[in-house]
Amino acid sequence: MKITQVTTILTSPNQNYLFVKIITDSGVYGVGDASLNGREQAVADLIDAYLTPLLIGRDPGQIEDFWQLAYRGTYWRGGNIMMSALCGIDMALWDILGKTSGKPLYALLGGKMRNSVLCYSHILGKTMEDKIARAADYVKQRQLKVIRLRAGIPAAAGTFGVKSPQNGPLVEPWNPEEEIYNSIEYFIRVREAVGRDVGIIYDLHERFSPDQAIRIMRSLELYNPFFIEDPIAPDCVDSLRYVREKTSVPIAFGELYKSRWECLPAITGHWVDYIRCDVIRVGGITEARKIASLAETYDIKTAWHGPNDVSPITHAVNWHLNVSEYNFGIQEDGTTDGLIHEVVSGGPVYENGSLFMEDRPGIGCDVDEAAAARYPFRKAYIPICRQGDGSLHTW
Ligand code: GCO
Ligand code: MG
Repeated sequence: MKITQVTTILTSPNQNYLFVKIITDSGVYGVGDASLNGREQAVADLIDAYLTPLLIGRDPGQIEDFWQLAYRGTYWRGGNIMMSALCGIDMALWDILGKTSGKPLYALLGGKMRNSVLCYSHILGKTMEDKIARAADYVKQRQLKVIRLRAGIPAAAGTFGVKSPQNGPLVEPWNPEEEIYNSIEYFIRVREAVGRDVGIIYDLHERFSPDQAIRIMRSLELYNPFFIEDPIAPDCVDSLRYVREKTSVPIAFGELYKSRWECLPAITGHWVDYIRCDVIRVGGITEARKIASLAETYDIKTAWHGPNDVSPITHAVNWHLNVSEYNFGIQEDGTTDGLIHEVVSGGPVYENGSLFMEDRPGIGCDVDEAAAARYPFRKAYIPICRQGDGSLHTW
């Protein structure tokens, strides 16, 4: 079997996505997700200009060889654009392998270890009061076992949902020192609203300095966070160790990591309790299973990144990883009933705090190219934060 065609599909059903379709001479094709919020076009260009010529005529079954070729064969190694491109292709190749062998992806990864996947949902709302007021009802209505809060209110406005093209990022005010108390109060009030038995994840979204994050985390120790996510930015590796040593709350980290080598110090040093890479950012299934296996070796669980700006293809891949790995921890539930379901079929479904998927060969999703064309891509940016004095802060 040989690869005959590689198509990149940029589309915006209220959110920008980049899908990859790899077609073979046998008629079997595979689909993958290469979406990189805010830089989708750059990833598509890389695939079209540089990676497609390397794929045409190849055996789609040589997945590891292509991964190494794309990763090491550039000599320069991959950043976000490279790894997202590689992921779209890697997923499509695994999808082809599943379809040609008649097996779901999880079966190729070693088979099912569990039937359902514990997941957590975001508490959304415009203000802190909205979110606190909504939390208890939302938990009841969706039968949630675990919820997720995010620091910065109404953070995420502008990330999810692209309504019109942009020529620059939205600017959100953010003054971390002033937000420390609010952030602590928010968590405590939600804990009071939902009671002791609901797990609460708190995504600090790299918004605080190490010392600020430590103040928040120590104040929340008594309130039993399920984990604190991304308390600090990932750039200084040593800062994570510093934070870890000063608080007992569980830490989840990794959505900005680009490879297993970036995860390594956090895993081997036990600076994290959950590794939560984004499968797209690390170059796909091939790399994610290696990261999961490294984490297993050090008694660390997985919590793959899976928010609402990730497509059902990636949610499906997360699900296959979750059911087939020993050290599964929890899964972020990004299942939505948005327009994306006109473009992508399949993917996990939510029921009573867990995710389920039907058995289908491969990843179990398909992309409808005609539907994708109905929602043309609109260039958009991830927002940025500026502090009171005008200086830039990590969003
Ligand atoms: C999360 C993430 C997302 C990111 C988003 C960026 O944990 O869910 O932090 O909300 O902000 O994926 O595009
Ligand atoms: Mg996050």
